[in-house]
Amino acid sequence: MDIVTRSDGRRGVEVHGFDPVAATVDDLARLRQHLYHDKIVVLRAQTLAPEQFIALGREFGTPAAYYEPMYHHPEHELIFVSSNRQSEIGQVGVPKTGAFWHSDYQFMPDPFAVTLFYPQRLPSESRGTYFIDMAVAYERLSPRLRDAIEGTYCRHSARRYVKIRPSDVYRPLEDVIAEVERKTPAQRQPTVLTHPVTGERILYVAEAFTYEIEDASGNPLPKSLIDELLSESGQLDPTFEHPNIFLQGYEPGDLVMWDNRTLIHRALHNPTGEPAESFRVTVHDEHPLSAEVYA
Ligand code: 7UC
Ligand code: FE
Repeated sequence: MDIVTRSDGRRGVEVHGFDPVAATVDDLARLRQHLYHDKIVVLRAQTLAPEQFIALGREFGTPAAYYEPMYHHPEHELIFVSSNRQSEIGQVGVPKTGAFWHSDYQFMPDPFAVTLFYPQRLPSESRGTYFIDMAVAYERLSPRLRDAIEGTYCRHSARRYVKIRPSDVYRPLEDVIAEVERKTPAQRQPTVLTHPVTGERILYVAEAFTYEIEDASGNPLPKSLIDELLSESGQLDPTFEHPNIFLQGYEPGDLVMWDNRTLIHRALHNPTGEPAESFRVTVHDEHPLSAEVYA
């Protein structure tokens, strides 16, 4: 197994010759280390069966099935399927997921530590994932804005991006919305996390889910503060040229893993509707989202 630090402005490390059957305890410990410290680990030339993909996820934490079953792989509920493919059994997974700045499960009480993403079928072009490192974004905030958010909290909700399910057809919209609020009540988290492994401070704000900011005593602060954070961190740039944004492209066989506390991401889908499918496994590690006290 060869771990190469990427150059020419690309983030993370690239791993050549990773074989899950031959990997040693030490190899896996090194990958975990890189995941937290370099944020992105790309395993090249993988040919994993679904069971092997899930087993790989277990090396980084405890996999959890997505709360909405319509995303599940028909035989493996721990695999989340993003696909525009109609198979003999109908639609599998959900098309065009995640095309907005977010962190996976940011709207849940216990967001995922690590996401493993494994494209199964790639369109000929324009398929990738945009990323922003929110520890870097925090460091680059203007001092005024950094001061303004010290000790504050944000609220996150999935409501804007919950997808209508086939079983919702003919239901009153109001009932569907009430169900979303009941199943995924908004969550409050510190605006700035402290990474439990690296100790880095992370701006925990994403365009898709963050809708409110309040001071330490729970008094609401102006919404314009969220807009400023989104803007300075690069999330409102329609050209994706903001210096905080980087694009991870995919070659067939790539399996990409990332630190879901530090990085936010946004899917880039090919607009032509060419067949595309990807599998994802998400895991919880043994740490809280944010270290309460970092010594
Ligand atoms: O359909 C989607 O884009 C799924 C999204 C709302 N949630 C992904 C996640 O894990 O938070
Ligand atoms: Fe996502």
